Amino acid sequence: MKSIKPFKNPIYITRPIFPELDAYTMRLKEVWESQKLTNNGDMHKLLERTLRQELKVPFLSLFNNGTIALLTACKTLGLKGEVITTPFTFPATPHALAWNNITPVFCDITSSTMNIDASKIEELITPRTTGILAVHVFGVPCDVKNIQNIADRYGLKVVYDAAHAFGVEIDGNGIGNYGDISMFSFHATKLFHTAEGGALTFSNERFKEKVDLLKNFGIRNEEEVVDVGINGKMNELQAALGLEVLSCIGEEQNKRKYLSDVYRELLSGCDGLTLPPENISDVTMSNQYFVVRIDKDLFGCSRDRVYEELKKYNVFARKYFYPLCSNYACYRDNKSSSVINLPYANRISLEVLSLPLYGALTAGDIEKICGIMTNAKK
Ligand code: T4K
Repeated sequence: MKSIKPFKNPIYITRPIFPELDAYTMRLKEVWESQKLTNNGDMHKLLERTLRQELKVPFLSLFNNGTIALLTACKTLGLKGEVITTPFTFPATPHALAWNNITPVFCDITSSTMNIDASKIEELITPRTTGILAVHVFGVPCDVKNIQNIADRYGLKVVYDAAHAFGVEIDGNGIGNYGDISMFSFHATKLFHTAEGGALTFSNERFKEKVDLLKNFGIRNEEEVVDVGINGKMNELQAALGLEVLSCIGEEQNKRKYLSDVYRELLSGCDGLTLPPENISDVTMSNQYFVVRIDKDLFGCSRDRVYEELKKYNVFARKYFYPLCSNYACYRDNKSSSVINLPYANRISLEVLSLPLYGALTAGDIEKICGIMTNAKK
């Protein structure tokens, strides 16, 4: 066995983009001069305009985080009763439904994309179903055509959780144009971030009005509060950071693409390892994550063993998404949560491992991480 020394400093799953501090300070100087810290200031307006172009969407509304944005999307569309969703996601997805008193109905995922399996949605529709909340997991687009087709036939609304899908396009069309509303997360761990933050995108102008109202407590003007709103506003410090982070994204994506290729070269052909899809026809990927699946029997040891082994070497990979949402205490008694209904999701959540991927890593780091992984089975 090749002897490998632990990394001196911890290697995390990701590192946020930190733009030049001087450039950010210049932006802050403008904020200070404006005397406006939040409530639709100039930075907010500029970031909204810029992101609309970047994401190729006609309408966009910024938020203080992706979860509040998702809550607001459900409320905007009047979702109630039951909404069909995926269990293979971050807790924010089903929680956004539950916080709106909606029952999440879990649908299995496909093995190839790890996204909701459109062919299994229809059998879950009941008279109480009002919508579908699908997630473009790790930036791989859902089967948007078939999902829309089902929604149209049954009169359902479609919300996409596009938290991982910044910059993803299908046939040159921004991913935020699909469904009724899409949610992007701008959390620090995302490729594009505003420390905490998020956005909703939509093609229907009416939604822009309603969303902006709901994210500001439902206040129409000083004399009128017309709906049960929430505080979902992004502030000027976040928006200023976002404007600077945007200028770093291209370079970061190129580096991540290069490092992903290094992973691919070193891990391809390794029995029992499934690598993320490389080229999906007509899809522009964001190169944000590198997530593998480890088949215990074929690879020679379990995902958990690889995860623990990496930790010994100061490498902190993550089991996104384990545990499965349908197995959380708050959802496991739902009828749709039974393991029999969700065979792929249950299996994949035991196999999946998100590997470190960020621009500051080197090809040598990746080589070492792959070496630790392959040594783990010996
Ligand atoms: N829907 C989906 C599908 C999502 O994945 C998410 C969030 C949401 C909805 C909700 O959107 P937000 O409301 O968050 O906008 C992280 C993120 O906190 C979370 O935003 C993200 N998904 C999820 C996939 O990952 P944790 O609990 O794993 O993060 P944490 O703090 O353990 O960070 C991971 C590693 O990143 C750390 O070990 C070190 C590094 N890191 C992290 C932060 C925050 C840094 O180096 N610097 C930092 O500032 O959830």
